[in-house]
Amino acid sequence: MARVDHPQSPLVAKLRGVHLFGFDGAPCSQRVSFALAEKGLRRARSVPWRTDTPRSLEAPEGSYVFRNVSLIKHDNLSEAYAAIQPHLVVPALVRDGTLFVESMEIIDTLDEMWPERPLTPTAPVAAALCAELVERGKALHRSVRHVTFRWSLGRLGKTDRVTAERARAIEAAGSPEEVAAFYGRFNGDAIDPETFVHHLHALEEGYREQDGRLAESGAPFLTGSSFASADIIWAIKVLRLRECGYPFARRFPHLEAWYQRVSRRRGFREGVLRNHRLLHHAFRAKAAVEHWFGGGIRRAMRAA
Ligand SMILES: N[C@@H](CCC(=O)N[C@@H](CS)C(=O)NCC(=O)O)C(=O)O
Repeated sequence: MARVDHPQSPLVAKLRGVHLFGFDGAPCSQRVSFALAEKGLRRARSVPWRTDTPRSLEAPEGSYVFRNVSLIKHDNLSEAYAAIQPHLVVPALVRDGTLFVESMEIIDTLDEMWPERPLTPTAPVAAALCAELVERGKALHRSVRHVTFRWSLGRLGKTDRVTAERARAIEAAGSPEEVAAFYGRFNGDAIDPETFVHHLHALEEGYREQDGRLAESGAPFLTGSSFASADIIWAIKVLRLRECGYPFARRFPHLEAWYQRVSRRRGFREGVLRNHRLLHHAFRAKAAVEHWFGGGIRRAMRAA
């Protein structure tokens, strides 16, 4: 359920227009930034997430305010943020005091709010395929998290003991995201090579399926001739692994050609890449250096 009734944070009720609580380097947040840009909403300003100056509370028509929740500083593992997203993750979106969570459900909600330029196919068969591919993408989200943390963040992703304990205390009981448990394991011994390879394989299986689908259909997008939310979730999944140096062009040429098509979209350039330049280039540079020295994700693939 995307909509959250009676949010605990007093900030939510004060917000007018559209506000996205997110982190530009995080795939789930990138999905929503991408969708907002596809809907033609531009980012009016970016502020630290708790900012409540009169100017920051109001997003002008046709735009949104980006409320940065730094995952590097672990802003999300705080009581104040838990009052907005009790699962301690980004994104969350507020429109005129109403709070929505869950990236793909937020995107469906945006489709209802701005029905022109739909992100859900109108034909029933394509719509069913879109829903299936979105679910497939969601199921692989943990794999992206494991690969990202081991490959790109390494020790930088760890929290201190106090933060880890606070996360355990404030995370909603039975949270499907299991953020506190993840940090508990990650802080202890990072992610062992077997777990890493397991998740890398899971992602490769997903990429192989989409590559085959595109080869077979010859269509420009995953669900046919129109761009849809399935393209959003999968493009973001490809983006992160490309940043890690994964050789898509060699392994999955149809998926690569599709990604090139999607990444040329204005929504992708303005909603995702423009805001994520720093980390994007840092990841790409790291991957290039590793590759140069014969290591990195390609060696992990060979070892697998
Ligand atoms: N099911 C959620 C998953 C959200 C999620 O896992 N977000 C990640 C970033 S992609 C996050 O905030 N992680 C917290 C952390 O890494 O500390 C959604 O799709 O919105």
